Amino acid sequence: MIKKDTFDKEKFKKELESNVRMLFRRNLDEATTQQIYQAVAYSVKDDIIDNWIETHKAYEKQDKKMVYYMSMEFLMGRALGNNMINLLCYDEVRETLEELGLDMNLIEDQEPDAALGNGGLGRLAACFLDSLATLGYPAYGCGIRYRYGMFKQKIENGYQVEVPDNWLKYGNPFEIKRDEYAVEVKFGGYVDVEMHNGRQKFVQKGYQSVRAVPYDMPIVGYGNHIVNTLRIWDAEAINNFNLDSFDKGEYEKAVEQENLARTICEVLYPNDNHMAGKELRLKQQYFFISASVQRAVAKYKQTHDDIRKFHEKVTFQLNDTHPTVAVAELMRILVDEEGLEWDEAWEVTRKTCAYTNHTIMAEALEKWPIELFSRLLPRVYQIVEEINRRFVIEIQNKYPGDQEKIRKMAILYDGQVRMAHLAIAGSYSVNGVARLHTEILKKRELRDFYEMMPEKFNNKTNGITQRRFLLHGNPLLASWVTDKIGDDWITNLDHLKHLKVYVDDEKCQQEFMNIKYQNKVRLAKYIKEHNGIDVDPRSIFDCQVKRLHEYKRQLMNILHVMYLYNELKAHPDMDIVPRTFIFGAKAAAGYYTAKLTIKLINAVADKINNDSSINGKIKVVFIEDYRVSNAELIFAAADVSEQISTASKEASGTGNMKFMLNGALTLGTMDGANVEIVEEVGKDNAFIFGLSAEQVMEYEKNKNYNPRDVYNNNQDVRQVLTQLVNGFYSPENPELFRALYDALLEKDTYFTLLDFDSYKEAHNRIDAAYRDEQHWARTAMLQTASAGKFSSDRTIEEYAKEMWHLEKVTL
Ligand code: Z2T
Repeated sequence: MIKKDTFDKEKFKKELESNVRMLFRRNLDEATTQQIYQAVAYSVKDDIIDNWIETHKAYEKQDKKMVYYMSMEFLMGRALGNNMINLLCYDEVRETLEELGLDMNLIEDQEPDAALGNGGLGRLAACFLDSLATLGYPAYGCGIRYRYGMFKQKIENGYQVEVPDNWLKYGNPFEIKRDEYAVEVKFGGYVDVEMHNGRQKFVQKGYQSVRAVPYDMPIVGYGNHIVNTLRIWDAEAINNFNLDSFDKGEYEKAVEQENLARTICEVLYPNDNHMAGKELRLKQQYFFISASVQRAVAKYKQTHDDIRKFHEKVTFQLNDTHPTVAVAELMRILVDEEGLEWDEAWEVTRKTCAYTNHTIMAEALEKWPIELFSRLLPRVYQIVEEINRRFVIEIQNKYPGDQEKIRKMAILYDGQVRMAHLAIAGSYSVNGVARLHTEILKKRELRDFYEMMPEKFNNKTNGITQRRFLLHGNPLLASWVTDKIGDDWITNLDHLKHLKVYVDDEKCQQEFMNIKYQNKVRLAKYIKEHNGIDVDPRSIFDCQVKRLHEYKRQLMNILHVMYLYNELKAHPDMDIVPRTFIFGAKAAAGYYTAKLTIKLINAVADKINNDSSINGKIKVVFIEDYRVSNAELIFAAADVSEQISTASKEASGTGNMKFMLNGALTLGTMDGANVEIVEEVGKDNAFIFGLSAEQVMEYEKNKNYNPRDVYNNNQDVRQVLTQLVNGFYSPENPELFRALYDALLEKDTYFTLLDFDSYKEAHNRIDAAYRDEQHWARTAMLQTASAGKFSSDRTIEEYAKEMWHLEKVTL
């Protein structure tokens, strides 16, 4: 056991040596850093196992209600550091390794990120698991064990190149294969009706199937001995055909099933806020949902005999519509396998499922062609038809004669299955992820549903885990905070408010900014190593790190940098505070405009960074392969947090909260959770600009925005736009950025030009504010001090109390 109070350094060293010998037939001094990482990970896992077993015994014994967090994505990042932190042995292990001449940071760097997610939605799921375990709530995460996670990004000649992420290459020390819980998942074929004791039974025949095998990863709670489980499913081939037979059909089917098993879990679809509509994606969805729901029902039945009370012990949280087929799959199991009547089954299902909406972006709305859906899932489709038939009757009863309502609300319409409508009909709760977002859902996107069933709608503003994004990511600030106010903040982030008494204390201000400076030095070193660029840690670190998407407006940011550069060239003596503009972003592999924006950022970076005439007053850095592990370095080092989405488009944002926690000032629009951040920190302590959500939605409704009006009236905008097409940043191909130019001038869907002046003016305010060192320090400290609300612990408490009605386990 390597608990804080009992940590035995010599014992740990022995274990480590023994692990290296057992795993690699080597002594510690011969082992590679990767091998040492593995050995350390196994020691830590050894420390987890007993608690893991005890936790699950307690759940069973206390018969507590369990939440299954169903998600196509879990963006976990690295496990080792996080596990040591939550086991309270981080410092002890670090010191012990030091005694052996080993550097903990280098060992942690050996672990590949578990990048089973795209961005916010997947990382939110990971933060929620951390909070659930820390709060002691019974929970499973259910997902897919992708062989390849989010691609690794290489930048070649300024362009993004996607490289497969073979994260399991050296094995995953923390996972445990649970072969004993494997289940079969069936695809395709047809439905036959058979009579069983005078009752119709629907039987799927002529199908292909795969064996779903779960792998469990431990989710360690902070200092409470609780270990929950992330269960991710792998597909294996079922080989039940007769090898002796020369039946051609049997043989072909076996080969097809091998292929199906191999392809299902192969790769994560790298789209954030976009639906690609690929058949394989629907297979992935049904695969992990069928497996998870089958297991949840089987587990319930081990200790309960009345399936009609399933919802009293189980709740399924659907992370967006991706897992929504769970509604129909649970119905299938209850009706076809458990023999419930439809109405009974529907009541159980509707009391079990709850749905979280994460976006209003139209292109992200999941709609599957009926042709595809019914071919792949014939029995599940029949059930969706029946759900739809009854739902339409409900609508008719509520709004007699109103055809328009049916058109707008039906689950099946226009040859498609509308997954959000299925999720809403089949759930007891529908929630948005920030106050503004939920209001937009109620007033606009889901207005008809809200009108018909207002009791289902609620808000749960997102949060982040301070254990990873402060305690692990920013150890200097974490221990400073603990020195000031004690360490309660680690499990109760509201305590950060006690820092407020120090914001006017000059010594504290200096300490705070000194820590920020050291973190900037750490990031500068990373940038030097990875980009070969020298950046000045005394410059303002102005950061925008998030997926690349037009609505997030990285383009507006780089256009502003181009403008600043023009100003500097025109007025060489211009007095500005040196700025380092830091970007990090992956673009979906097929998203042309996003990829071109990455190229533009890199082209601008090359030109500006190499122009000695501006004396290094501005630098531009594009951080390759932005991911959870390097994000921790960036948040800790940031002065300015760019949260500049077109108002109404960013459902919440969570990076905004990570920056705030680490003392960065927000430069943002009144969008998503920025609204609540400003509310917490005070509007004088943030740099807010741009159109409001209301204004944006008015323009969209009236279609009365013409970007050419801005172009014609704004000299600065005209100049930077012209530089997109005159070769200023691409002499070898002046037309290179034409597509960006055209998109801005023809439509400017995301109001980049309309917000440009206001954005520019907000940047001026930043420049002015940074000159007053004391005031800046005070404001930075206030960010951390005001970040208490944005803990995922708070979010999870709200889910647990207001929706799931969970009780905590006692160990
Ligand atoms: C995603 O990361 C988000 C929404 C999606 O809608 C899909 C993905 Cl992959 C289908 C993000 C939102 O864009 C972001 O505003 C929010 O903070 C995050 O989910 C978590 O709720």
